[in-house]
Amino acid sequence: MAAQTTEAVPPERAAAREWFRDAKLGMFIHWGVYSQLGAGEWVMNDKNLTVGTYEWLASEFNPVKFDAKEWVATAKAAGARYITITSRHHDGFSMFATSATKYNIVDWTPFKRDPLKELAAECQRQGIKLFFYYSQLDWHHPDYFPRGRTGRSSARPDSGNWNRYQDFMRQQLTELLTNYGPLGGIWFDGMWDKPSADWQLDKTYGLIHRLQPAALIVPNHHLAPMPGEDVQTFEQDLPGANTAGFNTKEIGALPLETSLTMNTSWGFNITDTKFKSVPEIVGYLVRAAGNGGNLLLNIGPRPDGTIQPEAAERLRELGRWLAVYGPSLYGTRAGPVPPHEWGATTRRGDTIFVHVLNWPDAVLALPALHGRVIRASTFPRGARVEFSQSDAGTTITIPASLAGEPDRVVMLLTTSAGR
Ligand code: H79
Repeated sequence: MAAQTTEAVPPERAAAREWFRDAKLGMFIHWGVYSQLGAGEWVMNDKNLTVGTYEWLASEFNPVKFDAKEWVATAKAAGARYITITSRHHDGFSMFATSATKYNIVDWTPFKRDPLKELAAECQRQGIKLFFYYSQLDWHHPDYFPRGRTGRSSARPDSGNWNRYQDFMRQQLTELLTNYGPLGGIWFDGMWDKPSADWQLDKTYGLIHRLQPAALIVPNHHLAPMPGEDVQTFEQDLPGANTAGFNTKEIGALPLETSLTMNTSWGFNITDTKFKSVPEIVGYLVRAAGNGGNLLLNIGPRPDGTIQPEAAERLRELGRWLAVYGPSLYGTRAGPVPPHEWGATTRRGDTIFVHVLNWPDAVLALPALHGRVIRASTFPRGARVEFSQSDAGTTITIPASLAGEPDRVVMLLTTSAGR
């Protein structure tokens, strides 16, 4: 879309976008009242729970083992540069102190604490950015009316004031952007529930930009970017792919992100044991980076506030891997060769990192590069790599010493690495 490529962006936000492009890995957290049922964050909709039943469930929420310090340390040790957490999901329950509704963790539950406040302070302390996920779709609020495609069995009155609902959201966004220090940004979700409604984006985005000029707007609306937005995010898909069935294939010029579940659920799901392996996760991270995008890797903590050992263990191992291979990803941009089945390329200046993920042969042929290859070596160990370059392309011989690595990285020093 022409609008977003020509849009003038103030310097704070332009800098924040570049920071985002450098970051490469974020940790997504889906956590709320729904976690108690261990059946994912859609349980209210999926099991046709009414507002009354769900309100009782909310009144029981008491995550006594929640430890902000540990969550942030977990994210940092994994190599994540930011955390994105559900401040309010589709169930409409606010996981933060708000005066816009009593239906929030401080006023409604025995827990009484504001976990987002604790998390924000800890992120500040440990030097990691914080984004708030905020659902525009609401299965609880009476003013979310007319209803959309989902949340139709919650037994709400068949009336409501859409403008009042929009004002309610802006009141909450004002709180989120005022009471938690500088944010990375707001991650919106749920607009797809009512595609033709008036979401008053200009007004809402304008408010965000006024309150925090450096905050990024990351909309998960599955559409091409619109004015005021900063990141194009893809749910369960690499940028431009649409295996999920609801993503757009249209890629704009904005920074990119892929949100991904570590098993197959966002919110805690007690029967979901289909955790991705660490090499699989590395593959997603590398392919996202090869597309010029970040990976936003999700965990769904338990209702008591603890992180499942399966998830914690994978995050630790990912962090160990990144401690070695991170320099071939952090701060890079999409490389000159677009991602293929065999792997992906990233680039920093005139250095190209060839990430070989899935290639059975010793020799790999790359298409013609922009500049001349001066030297090829393994990364990070720097062992010499045989290569030959012609007008047709560059072939590299992948050293046998890299066998068994989830990502075999060859570094090419070139005279000019542009795409
Ligand atoms: O928060 C997580 C999920 O709860 C939420 N986004 C992630 C990050 C989410 N779940 N599903 N979706 C977003 C996409 C929804 C797709 C569908 Fe539909 C809902 C398919 C069928 C119902 C949208 C609405 C497409 C058709 C109707």
